[in-house]
Amino acid sequence: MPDEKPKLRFFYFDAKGTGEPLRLLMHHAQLPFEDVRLDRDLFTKKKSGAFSHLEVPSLVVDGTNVLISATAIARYIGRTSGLYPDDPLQGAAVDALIEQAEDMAMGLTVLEEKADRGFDCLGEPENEESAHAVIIKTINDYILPRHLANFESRIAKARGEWIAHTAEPTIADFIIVSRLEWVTTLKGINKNVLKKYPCIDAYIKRFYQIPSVIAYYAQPGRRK
Ligand SMILES: N[C@@H](CCC(=O)N[C@@H](CS)C(=O)NCC(=O)O)C(=O)O
Repeated sequence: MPDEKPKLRFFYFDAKGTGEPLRLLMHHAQLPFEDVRLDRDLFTKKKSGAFSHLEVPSLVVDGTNVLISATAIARYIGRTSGLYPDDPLQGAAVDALIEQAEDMAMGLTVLEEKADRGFDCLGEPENEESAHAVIIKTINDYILPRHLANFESRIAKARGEWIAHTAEPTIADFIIVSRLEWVTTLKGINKNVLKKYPCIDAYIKRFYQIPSVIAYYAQPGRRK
């Protein structure tokens, strides 16, 4: 681990999305960062002189290295601060858990970002109602129950407190809690769906008891 802390500028919208767990992770790791929150119009028009990266979230390290992709940024933060295991097998377990969260969210991400993901046809009037309803039904009936049952059993069997069976939280916990909560905010998804999974429910509550997480949300203007 380098002795000196990197100089970090983090770019994302003034929203939770995939950026919030990265902010929380940097805060938890005591890595100071400049929290640049982009206005969506400025981002779309690429008018902000301060922002010319391909996409957000992005993290500029020491002024020159531009990192993109939420999970890659999380691994960078984790490796810089000890929140990603050194052991290759444990690292693979953390990666697999993160991938599972991404798999769980994939269909919903496509529905939320139709144009960006190449599915703009789903937003056309003749498809909006029918296709959307069929996809949401499949997600509610099969996709979410399968992934949530996997997470439920994983958490139930955890030898330690955290999802990768570690004594302290890893980057997987930050990403998974955020993805689980994000799912419940979407149109067509029961906002109480996680309550059916007692281990997931208790796990999320435990996450919000982490002192750094409490401190983060105690800052003015921060909402859980
Ligand atoms: N693989 C990236 C995807 C990030 C992404 O698609 N970001 C969108 C905003 S939500 C973006 O910046 N798109 C580029 C653009 O609109 O020009 C990740 O997981 O972070």
